[in-house]
Amino acid sequence: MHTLYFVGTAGSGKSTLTHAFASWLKNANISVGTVNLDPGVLHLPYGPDIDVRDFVSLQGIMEKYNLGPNGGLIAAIDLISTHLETLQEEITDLGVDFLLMDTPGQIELFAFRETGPLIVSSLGGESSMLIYLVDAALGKTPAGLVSSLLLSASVLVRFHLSQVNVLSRVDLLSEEELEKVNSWLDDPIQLLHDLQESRNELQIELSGELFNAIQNLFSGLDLVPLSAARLETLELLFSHVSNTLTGGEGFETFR
Ligand SMILES: Nc1nc2c(ncn2[C@@H]2O[C@H](COP(=O)(O)OP(=O)(O)OP(=O)(O)O)[C@@H](O)[C@H]2O)c(=O)[nH]1
Ligand SMILES: [Mg+2]
Repeated sequence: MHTLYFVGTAGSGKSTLTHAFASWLKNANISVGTVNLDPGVLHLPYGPDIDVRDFVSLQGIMEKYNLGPNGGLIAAIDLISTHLETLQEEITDLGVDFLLMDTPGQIELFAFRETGPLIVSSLGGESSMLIYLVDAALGKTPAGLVSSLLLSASVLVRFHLSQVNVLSRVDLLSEEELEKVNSWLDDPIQLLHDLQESRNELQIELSGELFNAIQNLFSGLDLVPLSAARLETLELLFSHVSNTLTGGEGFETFR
């Protein structure tokens, strides 16, 4: 079984992509299951095969411990770790080749507290990887791109998993805006030049240093352009995923 964790800032499109990619895999005759790991979500665009809300009730926790929504969510996510055995049994029973994990919107709760890495190490299966969503709405400005990639880099450091970075909701960008993002990824000088138009010198220098560090960490930078509404981008994601999982042998090995 191969497990993909969809991680990204709030509203970056994780749940929509989980749904769209699961449908794409099913259409390609690849067996797939979905897991909702967000105890706080009210509406999902898909019916998950496994749902942490069946084990952990945010509303119940808020009432029991007299917590507000933020404190309740922290407690709810931490409580998932007491149900890992049951979750693992449900996952095994699904018996699928691909498992898509839709992680909570509050990235810091999943990535920077103990529960996220614990879930990943306990439920991972034999091969796990992470899809990091850089929201196109943030990545379309130079400073937004640098700070989004910095967050992605800190997730990489935290989980020690293979990671594919995608530019999500890319249909929200015009062709010129997408070209601009690609030019920044290819050419840090261009990025620094464009930063100069809006930032003071210290910010430019800092962003330049950070960008270089991020580039080194990912051994070059690639953002897979992705839209849940565009089938060809889901196919592109699959080829990146399969190359990562098979070490470059390609996706025919899964069929
Ligand atoms: N245009 C466009 N909108 C999208 C796309 N993917 C998601 N959206 C919209 O973006 C909003 C957020 O999408 P979600 O899938 O809920 O994002 P999320 O990361 O799961 O959100 P949280 O779990 O709340 O952090 C919704 O209104 C979606 O309809 C996309 O590829 N293109
Ligand atoms: Mg979501």
